[in-house]
Amino acid sequence: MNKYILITAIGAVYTTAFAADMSAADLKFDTIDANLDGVISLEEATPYADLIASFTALDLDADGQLSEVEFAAKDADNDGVLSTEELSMLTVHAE
Ligand SMILES: [Ca+2]
Ligand SMILES: [Ca+2]
Ligand SMILES: [Ca+2]
Repeated sequence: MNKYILITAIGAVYTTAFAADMSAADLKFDTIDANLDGVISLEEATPYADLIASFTALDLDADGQLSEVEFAAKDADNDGVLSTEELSMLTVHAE
């Protein structure tokens, strides 16, 4: 019985954390990679308008997917999140 209560509590905490992530404008690789295969497909990026706008600039090898390396390459402050500021820098630098 105690185990069930603990699992429920963890579930509640996880749901709250996830909701906080989703409400933020910042883009986190693990959050966007919905099927956790290590790459962000165009389908997974679709809900994130900012990411779609920069998708081509981010996809260095143009294979239609963003690897964690490609994602991290634009993460200027290495916090694991592409902020709207980092994405806007990307747009300015795109030629
Ligand atoms: Ca994926
Ligand atoms: Ca790629
Ligand atoms: Ca960042």
